[in-house]
Amino acid sequence: MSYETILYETADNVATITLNRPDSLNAFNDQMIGETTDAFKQASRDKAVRCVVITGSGRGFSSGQDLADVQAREGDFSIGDHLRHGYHRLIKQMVRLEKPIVAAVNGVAAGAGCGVALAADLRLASDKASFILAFSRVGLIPDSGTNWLLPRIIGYGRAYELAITADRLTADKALEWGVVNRVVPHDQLMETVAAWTGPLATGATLAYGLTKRAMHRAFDQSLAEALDYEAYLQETAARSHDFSEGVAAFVEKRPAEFRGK
Ligand code: T3D
Repeated sequence: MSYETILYETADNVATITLNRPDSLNAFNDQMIGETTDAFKQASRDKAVRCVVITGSGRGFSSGQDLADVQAREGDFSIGDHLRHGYHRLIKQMVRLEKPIVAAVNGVAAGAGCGVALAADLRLASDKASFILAFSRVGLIPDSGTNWLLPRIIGYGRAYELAITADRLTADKALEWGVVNRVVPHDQLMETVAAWTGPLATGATLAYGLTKRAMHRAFDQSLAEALDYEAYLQETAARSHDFSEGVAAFVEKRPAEFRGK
């Protein structure tokens, strides 16, 4: 599929998705929601891809739902159906993708753009990045998975405060609160991302994916269920090439050559 609202590139086992509507700070229209979802699907199916980066072109990461499109809606428009058929597919595709997703947050991430950044597994931020739960500014509640993801990352009190104030969370505060993993000077963002994705894309991809599945599933499990599920997934990890190779490399005192399977 060729894309018009995003860029999709693969190199060195890393797929990079760039949201590419810079004039609106990469606001999501329906086409961009569909294309981004498709790009994550493509990254999931491509065995050569072992890590995915999502970023924005221009000065924003994403300003969320395109409000010009919202204003142009006519008739009996169902926002619930719009979410179900659009953002929900995108967020589920990201959370179910069993490869690490790194959000390179280059600027503001607002509304659904914030939800998409939160659905990544790791967030590396430019010092110009910020997060705004802009939903309440237009009389909406957080969506795109934000109600599920954000309280898990920063706790209910902080998440609720950000939701009802729609205050801008700066990059430094986001680091302090654990929303982002690192903050770097803006001009060093993509080289920092490459320094992270290089090892991720040559690492134990299967184990990284199963870890993501185990941690997400554990949110809804009792301790006993989580222990059982860990043991089940560990059987799969232990049957991998990477497990044999990792153990052999340790014993032979040499670097492991993982294949991601
Ligand atoms: O189905 C559904 O609809 C439900 C889903 C809802 C999910 C949501 O995401 S709801 C929340 C939607 N997003 C917002 O409310 C954020 C709106 N944008 C802003 O508040 C500000 O733009 C920012 C705080 C993000 C950045 O401010 P600033 O001062 O850096 O930039 P700016 O000047 O406001 O924006 C630059 C341009 O982008 C500007 O266009 P112009 O004047 O240069 O032609 C602005 O209109 C445009 N833009 C920014 N955000 C959006 C947008 N255009 C359309 N939609 C946007 N969301």
